[in-house]
Amino acid sequence: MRIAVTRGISPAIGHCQLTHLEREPIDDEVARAQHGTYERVLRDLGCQVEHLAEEPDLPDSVFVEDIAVVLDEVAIITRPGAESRRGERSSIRRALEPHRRLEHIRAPGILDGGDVLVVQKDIYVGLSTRSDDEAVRQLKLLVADLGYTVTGVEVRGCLHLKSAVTAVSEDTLLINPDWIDATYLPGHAFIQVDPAEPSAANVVRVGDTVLFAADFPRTGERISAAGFRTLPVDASELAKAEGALTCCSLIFEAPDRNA
Ligand code: CIR
Repeated sequence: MRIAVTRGISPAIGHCQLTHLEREPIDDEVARAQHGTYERVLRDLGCQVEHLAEEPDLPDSVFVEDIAVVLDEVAIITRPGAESRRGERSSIRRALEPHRRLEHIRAPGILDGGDVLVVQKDIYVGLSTRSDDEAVRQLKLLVADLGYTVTGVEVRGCLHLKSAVTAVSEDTLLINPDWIDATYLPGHAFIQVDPAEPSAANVVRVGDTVLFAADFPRTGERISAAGFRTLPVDASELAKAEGALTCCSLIFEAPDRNA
């Protein structure tokens, strides 16, 4: 069974962190409706959605992806790069505890889950304003015995590594080559975002289906043309908070109790 951890949108979302965007008003109702649709799509695709309660004092807490890296064997609770987001950890810890052994990134390391791209046994970590070499060093130690390789990669012009590249399948990556150098990701096939849609590289893969942001239809067409099953999801309102599709969920396989 596949689990998707999500969280309701904080009423304080208007005070979210912004790095590359100017602040503009976020329509609460629209944002909630779009987020509800996102959760419904995940359910329709077979995920059991575990919806966590809103956090009134934590503006960015809907973006649960940043708070953990969930591997098959272990979940690593991050130490978010933005201090205002560190209070998001206790509830994520409680949510993941029944499903995984937990480890933690510790001070002075900083890591946002949005900077961590896992492709089979390769873990790429964006060295951004939110994640650093010290976190890469700690992550390496935490997964050393599990057969993963961890590589720090430079990103430019965007918030997180997964703003620049995500996986559409086990071996194919969707990439904006202006934000990351593809040579950091050897051994993969690439689909490039449409040049008119620089923010389109962030897609969510659930089984064989690739969810892409409805604002980026040209990139959606490129993914379909490459042979993948696609589904557009409207995420325009939370995009004003610099959140994309992957940010709003932590998706992982439930542990096999009989194993
Ligand atoms: C932040 O700056 O932390 C939030 N406003 C947006 C986080 C988006 N998360 C992600 O891309 N994984």
